[in-house]
Amino acid sequence: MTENISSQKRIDSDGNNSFSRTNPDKPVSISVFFPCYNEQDNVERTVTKALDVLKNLKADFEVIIVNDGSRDATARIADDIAAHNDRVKTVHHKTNLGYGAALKSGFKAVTKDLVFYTDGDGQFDISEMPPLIPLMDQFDIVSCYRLDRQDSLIRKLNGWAWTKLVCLLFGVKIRDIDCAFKLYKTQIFDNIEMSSDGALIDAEILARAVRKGYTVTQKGVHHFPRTAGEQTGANLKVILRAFKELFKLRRKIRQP
Ligand SMILES: Nc1nc2c(ncn2[C@@H]2O[C@H](COP(=O)(O)OP(=O)(O)O)[C@@H](O)[C@H]2O)c(=O)[nH]1
Ligand SMILES: [Mg+2]
Repeated sequence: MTENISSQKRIDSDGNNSFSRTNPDKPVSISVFFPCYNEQDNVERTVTKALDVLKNLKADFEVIIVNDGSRDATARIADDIAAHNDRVKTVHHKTNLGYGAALKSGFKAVTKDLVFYTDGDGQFDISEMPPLIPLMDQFDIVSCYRLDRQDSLIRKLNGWAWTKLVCLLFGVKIRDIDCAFKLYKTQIFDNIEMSSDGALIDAEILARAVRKGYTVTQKGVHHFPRTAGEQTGANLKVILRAFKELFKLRRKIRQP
């Protein structure tokens, strides 16, 4: 099921809707990136799956691994994958800067017309990404929601409350704001600022994009339990940082 959350027309910097997939001879141009923090046991599997899906799509693609200062072997494994595949690039942070910083580095590194990201921990299935692409003929952003979130009840409740709070403060209607399965038109990132280095980043991007008139549609995707590595998304440090950034951003952005 998809739903449009904004009736506004998309306006880019030159006022035109220049994106179209109507030319069937032109391959889809897409960058896919993965934020990774200590994902030595997941990164290879996740990237290999992405390469398979993208090759099947016959897309003009690139894959970017954003290593956010991992302390394990993620950097070495990522560089090794890139050395053996010229479609794969790596971006490294010297130290751990945070989820938002990792997404910002990904969006800055991409070169294709569309940009898709999902987590490097393999909790989503990238084969659910290709059906989102045709939606870009009508919308600027596809923001997915987890159909069956594989987290504890308390984490699900916190996630629900966070989504409600952020939507209320920024005047957007998103079902699952932090769902790491989103597709954007790359040109959006020439027209919006991104200031959050922590978990607020998803909300910030959507809030700023909707305020600029970009349109969003939503689609359900499956979510899978982590099979390796450690979850850090629910750490107290991460949550406190998100709230600090929320109040800072709220002062800058007012509800329309
Ligand atoms: N939490 C966290 N994740 C990061 C960071 N940098 C990159 N990531 C990646 O972001 C994704 C989500 O992290 P995870 O701990 O699984 O959070 P969760 O899925 O929300 O429980 C994973 O792919 C991490 O490797 C960071 O500083 N903190
Ligand atoms: Mg995860």
